[in-house]
Amino acid sequence: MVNKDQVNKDVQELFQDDKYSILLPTYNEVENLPIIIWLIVKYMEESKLSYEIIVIDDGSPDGTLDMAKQLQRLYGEDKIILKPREKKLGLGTAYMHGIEFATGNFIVIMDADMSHHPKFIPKMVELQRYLDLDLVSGTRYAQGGGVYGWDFKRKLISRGANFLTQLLLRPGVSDLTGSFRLYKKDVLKKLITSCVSKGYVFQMEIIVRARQWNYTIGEVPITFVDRVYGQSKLGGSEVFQFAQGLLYLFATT
Ligand SMILES: Nc1nc2c(ncn2[C@@H]2O[C@H](COP(=O)(O)OP(=O)(O)OP(=O)(O)O)[C@@H](O)[C@H]2O)c(=O)[nH]1
Ligand SMILES: [Mg+2]
Repeated sequence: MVNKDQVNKDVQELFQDDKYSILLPTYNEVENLPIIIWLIVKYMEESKLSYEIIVIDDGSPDGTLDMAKQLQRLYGEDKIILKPREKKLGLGTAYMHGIEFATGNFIVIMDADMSHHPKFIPKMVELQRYLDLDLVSGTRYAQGGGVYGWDFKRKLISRGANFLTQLLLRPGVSDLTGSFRLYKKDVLKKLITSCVSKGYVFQMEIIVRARQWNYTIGEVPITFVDRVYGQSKLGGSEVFQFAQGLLYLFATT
């Protein structure tokens, strides 16, 4: 007879040294930050995973950093780590900055605007552990994942971007432009330093490079919900940048 409690205990022991550093880049997320952090804490504690949340705020004028400081007092300095920067310097470098301070051997990257639900983190962890994957990506485009609250134009852009990339680069991963992912820290470090693109294309380049270097990748279906609070930043220039980045990757990989 297999003793279930014993098995659970063995599994706990096997992974007891694992720690997850969750990177939360923020720009004007004062309404979203308390909710997203509350949810992360809830799901990480429930799953008995060891973690820290690194908030990288880029001088948000709406007081996001003050809110983060209050949350740090509430949850503790070991759980909430603040690594702000003076001004808005972009997402790509925000991740690089955050990783420098991460003490975990795994990194979770997610948006702070409530588009990415923390309930999917334990699912990503489970899949990563089961197959010892280098990278687990949340996907909106396979096995029951989905997008809610986007208008037709936005869906078309996202779908179109994924379709074009699949066609040109054949990366074999269904969601390339999403940014809800779990990485082994050393793998992410190597990937990030090899990436040339910034902004919207960055997420795609990371996956394409990961494929190129034969890192193992898994996917977990996620439901993506459009931001309720705050301003959307996707405009014509991002679409143009994306097309440019895609062509660059097509030409160089
Ligand atoms: N630190 C930092 N965070 C940023 C910057 N730009 C965006 N963010 C954060 O990065 C995450 C993703 O940005 P979003 O603005 O949600 O990008 P998006 O999901 O493509 O677009 P919308 O949700 O429609 O606005 C959010 O948590 C933002 O607050 C930046 O320059 N610096
Ligand atoms: Mg968003």
